[in-house]
Amino acid sequence: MILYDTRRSGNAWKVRLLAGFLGLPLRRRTLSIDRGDLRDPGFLQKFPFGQVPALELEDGRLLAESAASLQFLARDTPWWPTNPFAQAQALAWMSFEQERHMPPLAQLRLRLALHRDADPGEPRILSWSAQARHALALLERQLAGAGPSGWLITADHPSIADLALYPYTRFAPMGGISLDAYPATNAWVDRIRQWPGYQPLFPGQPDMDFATSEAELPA
Ligand SMILES: N[C@@H](CCC(=O)N[C@@H](CS)C(=O)NCC(=O)O)C(=O)O
Repeated sequence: MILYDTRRSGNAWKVRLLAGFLGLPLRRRTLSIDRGDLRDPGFLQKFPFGQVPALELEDGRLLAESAASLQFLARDTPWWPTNPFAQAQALAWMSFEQERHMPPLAQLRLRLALHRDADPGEPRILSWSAQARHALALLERQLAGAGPSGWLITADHPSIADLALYPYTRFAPMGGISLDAYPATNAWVDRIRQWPGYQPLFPGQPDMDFATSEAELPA
């Protein structure tokens, strides 16, 4: 199975995390947004949404979108709950991540850490920061209610909802938001990082998740 990604994509990281936890072999095809790879006609022919992550299965079928990819790969595993109500709750949290959590946190990381093309006092940064803090507060409330060994919507084993919420929560400090104000979330981040099979953002570089420039990374 081929995963189309970029080196720093948090959305693609979700799929790599699940593959690591499940021991699924993935061949990465790492593209560059700056080089225009996602606008390449050959890529768009396969993946009209024009984004990563995108999966090409062994039988040639193509699948876009992180949430869809997680759900497809997690079927028949403990990462996708069997109870229909828990499944619906997982989808609710994954929709929340896509609409209200990832967008402001991704923009803060992009503007303040990766591109560094915005001023922390700019109105749009303040607005994303307020939205991100609100989303993190909702996550914190849910995780605090789950207790010190619980997960977002399940008790004994994390689900793909935890994986969907993980990358952009982990990146929050890159956008100027410390997770110290969210203790249950901070502890949950650590527990995910300790789960067997965990893959850091950059392979073999567990301390480089917050790297901001390609130059800091080994080739
Ligand atoms: N809803 C999509 C969002 C994917 C997304 O935003 N991917 C980014 C990289 S993290 C991307 O491809 N950006 C390039 C673009 O949108 O042109 C998902 O969850 O898979």
